[in-house]
Amino acid sequence: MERNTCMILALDVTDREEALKIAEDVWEFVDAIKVGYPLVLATGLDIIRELAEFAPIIADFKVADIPNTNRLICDQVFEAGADAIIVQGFTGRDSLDACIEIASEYRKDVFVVSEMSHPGGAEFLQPAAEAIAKIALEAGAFGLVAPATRPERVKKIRKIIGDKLTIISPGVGAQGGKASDVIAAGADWVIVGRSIYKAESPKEAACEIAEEIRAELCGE
Ligand code: NUP
Repeated sequence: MERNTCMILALDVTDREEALKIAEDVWEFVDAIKVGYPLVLATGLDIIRELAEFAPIIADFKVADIPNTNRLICDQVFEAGADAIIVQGFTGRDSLDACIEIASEYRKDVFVVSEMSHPGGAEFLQPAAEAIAKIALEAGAFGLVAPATRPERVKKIRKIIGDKLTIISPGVGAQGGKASDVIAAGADWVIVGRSIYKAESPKEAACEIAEEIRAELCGE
């Protein structure tokens, strides 16, 4: 995945036409589009190929099963045209290995959730986050998902993984995080959903956040 705008659109709308219209409006401001259960359950898996016309697709299915089931899920997702998949790390090394094995067969990427961005993410996942980051590193994941709502945690995770893994960070805008803060803390990409797709002008909203990130990276 190329790093240009350092922004990923979380496209959690449930209408096919709306999804395609937003993708068409904002593709130049994002490096990837993340699709998850809301859009795929509402419109079907084919939406992945349709959206892939605009940007690389990250499938956010937070895969969290036994190795064999993980393998079957990842196979379907990569066959459908996704460029990367988000999986949970708390299921353990063998489950994670199964995802990474299939991803490498397809030459695709795996992102591992280390800690979630909502308040409840601090309850059970946060105490395990550093151990999850370590197994993701050992297993050969492409990156981690770490919370934009807690930039100090992104900083800590970055220290553990160095520059060997990428970090994508959700929680900007609607959940209270600030794009420039989390980029400064060491995230490679921020993930933004509602602040863009619910804006009166998704294009202007995306442009504004992209500009905020650019200014941070240029030290302006
Ligand atoms: O920890 C996580 N937090 C989170 O918000 C892991 C995620 N994958 N997400 C996803 O990022 C969430 O499911 C949604 O698709 C997106 C954030 O959207 P928004 O809060 O910007 O609307």
